[in-house]
Amino acid sequence: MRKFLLVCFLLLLTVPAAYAQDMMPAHANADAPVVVYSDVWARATVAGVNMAKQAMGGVSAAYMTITNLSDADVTLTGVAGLVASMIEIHNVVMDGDVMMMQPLADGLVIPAGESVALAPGGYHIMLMDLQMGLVPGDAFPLALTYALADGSTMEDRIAVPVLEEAPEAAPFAVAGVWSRPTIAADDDANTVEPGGVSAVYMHLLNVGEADDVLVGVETSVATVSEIHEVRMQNDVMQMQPLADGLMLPPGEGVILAPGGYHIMLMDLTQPLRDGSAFAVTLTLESGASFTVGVPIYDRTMSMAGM
Ligand SMILES: [Cu+2]
Repeated sequence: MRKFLLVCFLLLLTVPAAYAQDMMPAHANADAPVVVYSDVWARATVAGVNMAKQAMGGVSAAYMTITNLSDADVTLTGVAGLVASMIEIHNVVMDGDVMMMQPLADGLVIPAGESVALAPGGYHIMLMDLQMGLVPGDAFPLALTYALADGSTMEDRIAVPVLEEAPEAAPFAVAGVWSRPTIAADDDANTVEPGGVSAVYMHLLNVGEADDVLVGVETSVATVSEIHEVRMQNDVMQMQPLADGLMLPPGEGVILAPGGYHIMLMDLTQPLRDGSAFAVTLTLESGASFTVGVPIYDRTMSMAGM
């Protein structure tokens, strides 16, 4: 327990500011997300991990709903990742009676304050020449590049959970999801020291109309995953599980960040390799549940470098 607390203490680097009551305008808080994501997924191409290698060269697509919280249009101009050797933003158009896919030459505009759905039969992120079969339960990272109204560009790192079919739409959106790596990108270790820990951070938004409470988290990368909070107790920072879960009021965002709320991963079952990704499934008190892809990288370092 003592060792565990110590490791957790080392994870506490910064204390997040209280989250803005209202998500708009996005510029009210420098760290507030410009775009948020919901119902993110990609279609599996194989049934199990032992078939993944043979499924190289296949095609799939990634889908999601992107919501622009800012007061200016943004344009998704490019998507990159190691999952496929060619990744394009496509639309489906009818040519007479024939459905055709077409790359979007000018990118995909997400109008100010609006959502755009990428879904089967419409906009999608086409993954061609897959470098590995897509196994249900896995997730892979993508880097999305946006052109902002002021002429600057923004890169957003997300991860896409691999599912067998489209998820039920969930009234929750996320942004800035990340988990701290436990090994470097070029470290080929595939076992983990007993008792290894890490944590998952994100902006989590209830975009529905009703109160809900995050009560459970499940992931294949850790034996135990808990929702924690950090508290000062007699000048000592301590973390503890949230006994009643994490309140998610409608229309508001909650920050999970180092020094505050976080999803604690304990007894890791595999190393968390920098640059890769995994999936977590969040369960709500209402009975709703949804799966979020978690890119593994040190976001505090990449923010500092910006
Ligand atoms: Cu913790």
